Amino acid sequence: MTMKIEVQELLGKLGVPSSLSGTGSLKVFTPLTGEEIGSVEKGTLDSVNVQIEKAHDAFLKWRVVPAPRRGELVRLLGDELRKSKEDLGRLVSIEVGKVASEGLGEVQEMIDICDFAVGLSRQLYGLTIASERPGHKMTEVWHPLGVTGVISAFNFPVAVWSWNTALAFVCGNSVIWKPSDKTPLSALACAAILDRALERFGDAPNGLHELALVDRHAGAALVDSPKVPLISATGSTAMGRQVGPRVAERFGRTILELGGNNAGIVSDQADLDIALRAIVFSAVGTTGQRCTSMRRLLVHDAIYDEFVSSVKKAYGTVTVGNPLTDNSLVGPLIDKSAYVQMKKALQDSRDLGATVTGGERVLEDKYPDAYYVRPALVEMKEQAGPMLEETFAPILYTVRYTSLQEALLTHNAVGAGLSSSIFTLNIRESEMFLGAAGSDCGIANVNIGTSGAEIGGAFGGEKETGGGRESGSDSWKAYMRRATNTINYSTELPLAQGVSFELD
Ligand code: UN1
Repeated sequence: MTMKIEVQELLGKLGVPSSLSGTGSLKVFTPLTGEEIGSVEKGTLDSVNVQIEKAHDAFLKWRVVPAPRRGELVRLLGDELRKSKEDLGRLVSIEVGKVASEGLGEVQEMIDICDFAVGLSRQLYGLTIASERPGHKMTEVWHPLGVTGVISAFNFPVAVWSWNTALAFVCGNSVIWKPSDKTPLSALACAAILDRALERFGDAPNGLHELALVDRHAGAALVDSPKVPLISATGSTAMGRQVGPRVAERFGRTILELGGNNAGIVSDQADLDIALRAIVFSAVGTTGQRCTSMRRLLVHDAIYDEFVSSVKKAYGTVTVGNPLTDNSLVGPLIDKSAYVQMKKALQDSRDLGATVTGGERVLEDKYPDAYYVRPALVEMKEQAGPMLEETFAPILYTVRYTSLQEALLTHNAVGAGLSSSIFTLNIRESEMFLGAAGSDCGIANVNIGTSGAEIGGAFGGEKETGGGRESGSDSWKAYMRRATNTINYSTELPLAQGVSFELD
């Protein structure tokens, strides 16, 4: 069976009509073999503008539906996702080249956020604040914000949508989603799954969720529209530099989830067995194409040689290949351009005197149109050149350190600030790393890798990562607007700050 037939069958099972996924000008390829697996019709600037109007009308109705009732829609979405987990996970694996358990894990992450959001729908808590005036009450309440524009990347083609959509829905917002143009099929599948939840729900307004399969040019309509008060965008720092200021210019809000250049510090007081396993998963899992992938390793001088040689050995045993047929741990890069960028970063490192192990293209004969690579371990003389940037590929740069102070300086001396780890059994070291003068990232871990965060915590990072927070904790507040209410239930009109303003 060709991949195209399998994908079309999967899409049929997921509820996507073949008229949507088998005809159209945007061709979709699987990175597993490079074969075409479908094609979709692209929207236009005009169609996005119509979608914005529809989503705005839906918002006006949805915002007054009680939040726990809105939560019911998200409960049904979670239920439908449970039923579709196998098929959607496999589709994700085929469309972006993930190993089976990571494709399924991504769908599990969607189910988890739905469960979280259902509970949240009864916990959109405000505050009661002590008023300085007698007979007055002050409160702070949270209201729905408006249409939420979701721009997502290829590497988590469905989970990031669900983080945003589940929260946006319970918060009373409607959603317009512009997925990566590399992953329109899994986007269509999500829309079909959501349609089933909407049908069971019964009376949600039309236009509550709009899928915009458009290119950047048409997608800019979302970025510029005052009817889209919040843009949640996941992708490169370069993309964020364009989107952020444009949205700010119209005083819109953003949740930016941009590049990561995540490091692990391996102390001479670490459990090296745990460190090794965690580091290899974070660095080579998902072929280094998570924003949380580990890209830098700072190793204490006393154990550097021993530890780096054990990482090298582990890298040698990692199986690379088509995860659906070759039972491999590492699948392909998303496309040729990712491969070209990886090659360039490795060459730039060699030019700086680094020693590179791995990194070569493999399986070219079997899959001439797919880009499989061995994960690369790059021993740098110092942190410089490509080590300062995010390259979306399985490259792990290593450097030595002698004191934790020095390691922290190196750790924080890059533009991105998403995720970080320290491996140590020493409580002083771990608390230093987690403290105010420690890691400057939005995520800081001890004795686990940089990737694979749970949905219950706020997810996001600082500096060039963009500052946005998604998913758990109180990230929901970004999807709502806050109002401070002061109520006078007395028979007087005292003014705040003791101001007197007496009419004759
Ligand atoms: C991403 O790569 O954009 O923490 C998201 C992780 C996943 C999410 C990654 N839960 O690795």
